[in-house]
Amino acid sequence: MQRLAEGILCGDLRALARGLSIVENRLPGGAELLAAVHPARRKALRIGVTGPPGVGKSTLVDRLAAELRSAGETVGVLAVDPSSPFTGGAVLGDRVRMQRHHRDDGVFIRSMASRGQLGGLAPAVDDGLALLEAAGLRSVVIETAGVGQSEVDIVQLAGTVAVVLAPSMGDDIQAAKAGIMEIADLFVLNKADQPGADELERQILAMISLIPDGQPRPPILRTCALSGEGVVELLAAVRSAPARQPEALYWRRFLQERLGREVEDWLASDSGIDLEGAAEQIAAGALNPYVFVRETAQSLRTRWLP
Ligand SMILES: Nc1nc2c(ncn2[C@@H]2O[C@H](COP(=O)(O)OP(=O)(O)O)[C@@H](O)[C@H]2O)c(=O)[nH]1
Ligand SMILES: [Mg+2]
Repeated sequence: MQRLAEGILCGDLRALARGLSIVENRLPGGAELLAAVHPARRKALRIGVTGPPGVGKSTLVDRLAAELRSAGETVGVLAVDPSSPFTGGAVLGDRVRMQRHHRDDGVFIRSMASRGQLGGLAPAVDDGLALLEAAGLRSVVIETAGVGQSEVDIVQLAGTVAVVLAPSMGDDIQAAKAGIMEIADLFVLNKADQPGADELERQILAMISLIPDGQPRPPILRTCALSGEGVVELLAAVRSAPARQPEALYWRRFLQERLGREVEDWLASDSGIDLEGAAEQIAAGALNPYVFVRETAQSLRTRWLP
């Protein structure tokens, strides 16, 4: 694990790929690896790209990566696709389309399945980002298919969130609306080459007009990811967007979530609390579940007090 950590810190992309497999699949040694590389981590320019399926996110991410590369930066791409019984997880098409950068050492591309939580970002994406930053990549683009929770989760990770929409989405904009207003630092009106772009811009402006006074109003950028038009301007807007979230707030959430997971594992394994036994007694009517929870929690608290 130490050797792998050293490889990652040297920017060895093969070591990085192995490290990602370890953290993504929660293989043994992952926590050790993350702890070893953390001190060397430098924060990258983090760009979140989200939006409904089919609006051109992957095409745009590919363009962004190329643009960042030609600006001399090293780029990591994490594409998170909701695992579904139909696709079997990560969508292969994304990998194929991004192969343009395949032989370039300054670009690292990885598809991750958001297995587990329905539609949510894989918890492993945090850890993946940590490895990419430890490897010294200066910018990281995170693509998530915009379904529910993943859109909200991306905010916790990305410095700047671009919400991508496209003309002729039909009712999709209605469905997308719910979650996206709070998270968009900027709107990308992609497929601007297609009819309906003006109408979509009106709809986005109508949404933006609902933002209360005093809160920042996200700009709208028109792009054509196919031709690359507007991508330079998009990148400039990303760079000048204000930082979204204080670092400490991220770590506060991180700690609560990770420690919560540890406590849960401990509860289910070696806490010494007989959950099965208690459950059977409750089912048999011999134990009051509410009393059991209250008393067990109380005894845990006193056990933990100094
Ligand atoms: N006309 C047009 N088509 C685009 C544009 N950007 C992407 N597409 C096409 O839209 C389809 C979906 O793109 P993709 O990047 O996979 O969308 P994603 O599901 O949001 O990642 C593909 O066939 C792209 O070639 C664009 O700017 N204009
Ligand atoms: Mg995609």
